[in-house]
Amino acid sequence: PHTTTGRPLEPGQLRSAAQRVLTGNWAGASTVPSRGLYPHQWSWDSAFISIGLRHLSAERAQQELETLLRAQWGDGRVPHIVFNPVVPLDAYFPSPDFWRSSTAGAAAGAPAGIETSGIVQPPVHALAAWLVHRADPKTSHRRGFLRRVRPRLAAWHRYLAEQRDLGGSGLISVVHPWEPGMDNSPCWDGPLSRIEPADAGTFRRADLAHGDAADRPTDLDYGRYVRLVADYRDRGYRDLVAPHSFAVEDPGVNALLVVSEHALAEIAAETGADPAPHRARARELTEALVGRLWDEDAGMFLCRDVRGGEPIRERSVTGLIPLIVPGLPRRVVDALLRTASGRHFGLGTTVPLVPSYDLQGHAFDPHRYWRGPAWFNTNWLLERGMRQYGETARADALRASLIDAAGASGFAEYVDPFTGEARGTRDFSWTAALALDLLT
Ligand code: 9YW
Repeated sequence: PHTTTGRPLEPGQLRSAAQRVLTGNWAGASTVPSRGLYPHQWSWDSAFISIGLRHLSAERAQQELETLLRAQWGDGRVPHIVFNPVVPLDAYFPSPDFWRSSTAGAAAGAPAGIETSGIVQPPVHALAAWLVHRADPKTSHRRGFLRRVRPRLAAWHRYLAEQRDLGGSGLISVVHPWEPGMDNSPCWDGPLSRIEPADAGTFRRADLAHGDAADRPTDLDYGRYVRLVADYRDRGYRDLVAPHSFAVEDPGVNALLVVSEHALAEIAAETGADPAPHRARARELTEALVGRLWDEDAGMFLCRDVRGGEPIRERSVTGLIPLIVPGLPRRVVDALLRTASGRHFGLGTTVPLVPSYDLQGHAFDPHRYWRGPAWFNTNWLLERGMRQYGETARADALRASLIDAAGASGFAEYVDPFTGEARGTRDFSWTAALALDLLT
């Protein structure tokens, strides 16, 4: 049964409701994002989930990340989905028989005994590992947690640096709209329009059985997602053998890599390894991010279409996420804060949470997934960014709104940014985990 009340919950009630969601979605060694819609393990979901789980059980939080990292490929990539073999094939599309990782990905080092997807999601994992460690250093030391995950996290970041700098700018590119975790963001409309969609008769969507079609990407979107995966798979999931037809430098993804490099430096120092290369890499990436994706006129970061060679002139929440990067020039921080509360994102004026996309944008839709609704992970990141830059009052207000909306919506996947009405699925794991983190 869902816990939607439509009203904010008291802290004690919220804590136990969040705990119930996380316990209900625990699958034995990791957590599913949602029982019905996403019945496997997702990469960046697990990172956010572990950040909440650390307040319930340090051991479980560590296990969440370790289970994901066990599915890492030989080339260092951390796949965006790790499939649970006991879940029926038709429960989620694209299913393992579509990705065929263990065979098609063999040359790239896909593991033999586990089925995974072949694309990636934002690298939030080192940040999560560091936060999980810090919640209970004793258990972490006893279990050798950081020592085990450090080399894997380093290999993950190395994969991104060596195989994904497709624009030659030092920044990493995403090669599929699922990679930045914001599937149908209007940012991808331009680059995707060049992709010939797969014939709708060749695949069957499973998501529509669990969600309202009006809240989800369209069939045309899915046709293109499928085509891009099939092309990548058919060349063995190798990045540098032929140009990717979709390649975008995304500010949120790169910002998360910066933060994770800083976290990896801390992890290295804690385990007796050299933190300096990670600090240097974080600095280089920060410079590239500001140098290449900052847009003075928009007052925010923009995605860059690597194939078209142009900035993508759409305002997405991804362009605010760099607020979590430490050491930004103050004028950039101030502009980001102004943009967040200005007419395009309306934070604290027209809306209580930052929407996923420009309130004034031509493609804005308050219900459709990443084209307008407010999401909890992006708002959690912004809250953290505000706090880091000393914007305590703003951060406190955002924290209160997040906690209220999470409880009132029954831990919805996303909410209507104006009304807070629940959209998508309920009892969604990262919503519960991040609300719990903010409460603690
Ligand atoms: C998909 C699991 C994932 C999230 C993504 C979100 C959605 C669809 O669900 O992706 O089929 O992978 O866009 O951010 O990780 O919750």
